[in-house]
Amino acid sequence: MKLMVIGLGQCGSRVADEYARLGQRAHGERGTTIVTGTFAVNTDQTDLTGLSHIGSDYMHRILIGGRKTWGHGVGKVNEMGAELAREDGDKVIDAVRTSPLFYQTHAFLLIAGTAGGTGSGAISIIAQMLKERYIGKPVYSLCVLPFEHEEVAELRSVYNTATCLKSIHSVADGVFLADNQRYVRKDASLAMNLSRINRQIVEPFYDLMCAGEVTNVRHVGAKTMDAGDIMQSIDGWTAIGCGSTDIPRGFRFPWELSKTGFREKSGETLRAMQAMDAAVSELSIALNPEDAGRALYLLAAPTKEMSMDIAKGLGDYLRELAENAVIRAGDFPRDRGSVNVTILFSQLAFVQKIRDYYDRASAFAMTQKDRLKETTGRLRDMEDAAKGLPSLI
Ligand SMILES: Nc1nc2c(ncn2[C@@H]2O[C@H](COP(=O)(O)OP(=O)(O)OP(=O)(O)O)[C@@H](O)[C@H]2O)c(=O)[nH]1
Ligand SMILES: [Mg+2]
Repeated sequence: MKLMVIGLGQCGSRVADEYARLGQRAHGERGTTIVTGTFAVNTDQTDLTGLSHIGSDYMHRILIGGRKTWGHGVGKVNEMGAELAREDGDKVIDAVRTSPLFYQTHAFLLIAGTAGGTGSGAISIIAQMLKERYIGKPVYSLCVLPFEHEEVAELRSVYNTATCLKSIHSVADGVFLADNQRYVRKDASLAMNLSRINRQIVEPFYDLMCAGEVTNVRHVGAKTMDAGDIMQSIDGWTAIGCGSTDIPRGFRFPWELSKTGFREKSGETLRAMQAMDAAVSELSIALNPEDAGRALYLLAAPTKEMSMDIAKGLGDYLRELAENAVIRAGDFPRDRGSVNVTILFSQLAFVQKIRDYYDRASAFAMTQKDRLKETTGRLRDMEDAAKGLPSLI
């Protein structure tokens, strides 16, 4: 699948920068194009200069709201981020339209951190503009949720997150959720953590996007996962993850040679299962697979690690986990390397974390307006909780 990627605000731009790197990697390793363009949009001039892989001209690094903020950002007010995107969004549309690979693009991917002001406010406005202009090209979004310490320190982060999610869910064709807190490593510095987290956020997209785009016959699977399959599998709240298991070296010690063919085969099945387990535990947000209406898995491995048995084993396993989901599957043979499984759960009917944001943000909105009364009972479901929140679009 070929995506055109637009990062909004600091977080969004940095993650988009990682997609630019992923695109270069696909060219180098697999001789194919998976990213048709990457753009960074911000109200903050300094943040735009700090990127590494996105083109450094003004068509790729786009400053919005310059006349109002003088390039100094919006200070976490996402209503302001939305307003500036409304005024200057045409700059983004122009850049996208004149991009050389625009017509090869299967879908857009818009990225933002939900807790800030610029990205959180702008993402749904730009998504809507793209949807209106390019009917038929899906618009997906990737929303990065704040760290726990940010939520505790500032309720505004929670409020921005809730209003951003509510707005983008109503416009975008799919919303990937990535929870910063799930990627935290206690022993790393904050800056190290952020760039590592960004790499981890984009990594699960690599095999998935490459699988349908490679042309070398040795790498075309029995059941190829093409852009159409992926688009069929994405709808509403979505989580993604990947896991891998190493294949033991080719050299064998004498005592290992006695292994029977059967054992060997079960080892292969086990490796694929372990990779799938790892993918589930590495999902970008905590969820219950039973809440998924759609699911997808992709097995990428050397040909000898892929058989009908293994594919069936993985399919059965996923069916047990996500019993209510329509499941799509694909394989992606490669010459060597590990066994990798990518998993996607979509059309999630419930996500605890979002529900919590909506609840807390409604309470925050009420205190803001100085009319916090005794709340009578809990709101019925996620949508009810969201109803009280203003929309940015
Ligand atoms: N994963 C990840 N999260 C980030 C990164 N930079 C910022 N964040 C998170 O994004 C949220 C803040 O959003 P920013 O992107 O900094 O805000 P912005 O869109 O630039 O908006 P303003 O600066 O408020 O105008 C916080 O939850 C941060 O933890 C990054 O490089 N990677
Ligand atoms: Mg910023």
